[in-house]
Amino acid sequence: PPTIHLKDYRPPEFLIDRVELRFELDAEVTRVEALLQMRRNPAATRGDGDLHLDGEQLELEHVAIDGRPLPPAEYRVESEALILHHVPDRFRLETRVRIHPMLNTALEGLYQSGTLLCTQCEAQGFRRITYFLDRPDVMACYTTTLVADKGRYPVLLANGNPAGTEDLGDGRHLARWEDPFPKPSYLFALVAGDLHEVADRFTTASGRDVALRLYVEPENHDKCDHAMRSLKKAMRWDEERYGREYDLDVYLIVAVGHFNMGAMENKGLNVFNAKYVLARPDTATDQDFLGIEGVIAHEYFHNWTGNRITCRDWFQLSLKEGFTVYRDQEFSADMGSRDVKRIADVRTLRARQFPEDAGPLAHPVRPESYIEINNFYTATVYEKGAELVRMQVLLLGPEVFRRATDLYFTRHDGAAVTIEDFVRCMEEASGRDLTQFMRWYSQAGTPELTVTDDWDAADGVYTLTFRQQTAPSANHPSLGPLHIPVAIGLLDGAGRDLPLRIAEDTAEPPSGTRVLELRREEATYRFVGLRARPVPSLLRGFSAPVRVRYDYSDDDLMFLMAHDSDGFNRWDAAQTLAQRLLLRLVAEPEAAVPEGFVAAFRRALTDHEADPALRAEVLKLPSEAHLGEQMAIVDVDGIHRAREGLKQAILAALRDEFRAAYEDHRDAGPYELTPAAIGRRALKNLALGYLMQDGDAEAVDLCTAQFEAGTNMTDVIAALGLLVDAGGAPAERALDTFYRRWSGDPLVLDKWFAVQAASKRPDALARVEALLGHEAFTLRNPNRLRSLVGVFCNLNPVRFHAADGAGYRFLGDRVLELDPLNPQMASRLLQALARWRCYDPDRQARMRAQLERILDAVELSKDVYEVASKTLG
Ligand code: BAL
Ligand code: ZN
Repeated sequence: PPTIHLKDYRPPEFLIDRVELRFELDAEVTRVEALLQMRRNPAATRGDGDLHLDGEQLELEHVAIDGRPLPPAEYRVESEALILHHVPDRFRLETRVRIHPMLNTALEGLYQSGTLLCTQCEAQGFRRITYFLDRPDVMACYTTTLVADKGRYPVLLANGNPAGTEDLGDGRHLARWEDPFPKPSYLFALVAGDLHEVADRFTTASGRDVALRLYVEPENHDKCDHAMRSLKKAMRWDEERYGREYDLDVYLIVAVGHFNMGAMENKGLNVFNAKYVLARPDTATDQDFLGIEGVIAHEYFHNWTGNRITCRDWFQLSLKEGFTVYRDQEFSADMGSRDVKRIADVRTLRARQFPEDAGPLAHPVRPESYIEINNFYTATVYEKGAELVRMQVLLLGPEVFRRATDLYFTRHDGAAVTIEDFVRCMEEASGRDLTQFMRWYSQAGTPELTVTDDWDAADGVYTLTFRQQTAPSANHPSLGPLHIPVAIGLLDGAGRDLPLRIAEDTAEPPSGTRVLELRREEATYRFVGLRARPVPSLLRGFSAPVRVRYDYSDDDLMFLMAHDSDGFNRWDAAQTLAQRLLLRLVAEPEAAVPEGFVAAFRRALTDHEADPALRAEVLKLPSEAHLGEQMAIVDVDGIHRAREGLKQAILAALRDEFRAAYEDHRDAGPYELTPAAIGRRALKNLALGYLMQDGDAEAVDLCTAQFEAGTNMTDVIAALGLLVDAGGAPAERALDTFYRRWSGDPLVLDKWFAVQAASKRPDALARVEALLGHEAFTLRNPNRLRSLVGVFCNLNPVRFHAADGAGYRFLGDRVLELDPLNPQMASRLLQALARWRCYDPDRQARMRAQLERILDAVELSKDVYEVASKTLG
């Protein structure tokens, strides 16, 4: 398959001013008529005179130009295109095609989910609906007419504002929708089905009334409150923080059960994975509730960052995704606890993006080439992209950043633009030169920042030297030093922040946090006027997506854990301390757990002044996957043993404290979704996790009681997971009870599959394989697939990486089975092998064998081909 390159970008030869679509909807055969007002693009160079329209899996029934049906000599149908010969400079194109939603298992284009019909067009699904210039820089105004059976599809939705309905008298009805805002085809959407409507309203800052509607399958009518509340909060927040108002008369969200991604920001008609809409305290965990708030906000924020201003081409994906992730992160931080949110986001970045950036699928935030764009909806484009925006906010300061985004929204409204256009607005509003900063968008790999220091007691001068390096790789040479904002503090012996006076300062220095701007490979800063050697607090708030190397003593880390005024760095010090000890225990299984470590954990656990949510974060040991990333050759079993052993040692020393923490943090009254209540549950369930570590009978009783009390899903699923890890009759009973209670609720049932797939029991794979045959399992539902196969391959490293290679064979089988059905999901799943080179030779060989087996398959999707071939390298 061909590789698409950024450097080959050319403006489209034709533009489309108006699109009129008419759908005769039916699950088996849908007819799509398209009327396109087209004209030659004055800004493009003339090609061979032919017009190439994208189209896949379409059955062409009719094609006409300006009302004249085309004879076969004037066009050609290819497997992925309709080519019209010698078209005029301005014309009206009519096409009619047939498509088959029920046979669409890839879930791209128009497909069936349950009894609903819905669409997913990003990135290139629209070409599975009609022939089109399916690229984001072709923006048009759409009118959509939907015709369908009234009984089966009483609700008919599309983008824009409603523009009338009609009963056709033959059992069918019709609905018309008009979207006045020009949009690229990837934002097109329609939904048809028997849906329950939840209605609300929102009055915008300028007084416009917007109808808000959530559509769900009827049985989910009572799980919509949280999503609706989140939407209204997001709408208000975007007005207050960015001055952005909503622009249509209606805002619609539909929850569907089959969805490849989390959700989709189609103009005025978001289609959501039901997982990010439906929640009741008894069905959804605290993390689910937070996820819904974040994703609802994310898709809403896209209305300005993505829809009104979109991407010129798919290489610019991070223009909308990085910025929108940054916006949703800040929204969630404002709604809940800022430090907890930052910790969660950095955990995700380190767990998903750092490994990606260090492996064979590494790519810059703005990739230079791709085979299948669906493979580039990555942690790098999304999460690292968000960090690049965050750094620019830090460099500009919040007020100047706001001026810069105002400029961006004014200047580029209605256009398809590039990352340069965004950064230019940052430069113009601030007067700063961000030329060097732009390298962040083109440089793959995680920079390493090595920090050394020196203390001159005689002069009271403390010197910090930073050396930056980004390891070059074959595909990604080093582009030279990056512009890195490093927020630091210096602590005195009592743990207070010191003034950060640099010798050259002319103005009063900040006390607290100071942002240093590194621009060269090496930079030295001399802090003067100090009485004693300070302890440095480096990269506060994780001010740049880098790895910091500084030789802290254990005592320094414990000191920072206890005193750093930066909440993020208190947590990070604890993580570093635990990571260091765990890696020592991997290398020396007999090494003792230092008293100081246990004492630091005791202090964190019993510090009643501190936020329970942060205490829970501090006491959570680094994951096995994260520890593996720190080793040249991952010691799968050694890491598991060390981590389990350390938990055991901590429990032995702190059993009473964990019991007390458990009792002290039980919910006193009914379930509440406040940051404080979420934090209490997190600490309580963390304590329960430690108490269950040695299978102590009393703990099993406590856990069973929590499971049976069943007050909320957070507590129920935490208890169930721990029981399943402990195994035996209590686990089987609980699994059975849970299944009987929840077998009718797909999202809850996903959790039942997931706890078994994540189990640390040695028979986890056997159980997962048996569950493939369970009546409720299907590869065709992405959530179900992720909950069983995805969880096992990505979140159960010790069982997935079993030395006999059975986990790898299991993965290979699933990828080959899935690829013909849903290439996007198959290629996602395959990425669990991306880090194969980091394992011992035996495991490497077994992983490589699966990759080769997959590449040998006769018919492979572009998606899987790209990942498999790049992974093998
Ligand atoms: N645009 C794809 C889904 C999302 O990032 O919102
Ligand atoms: Zn997005």
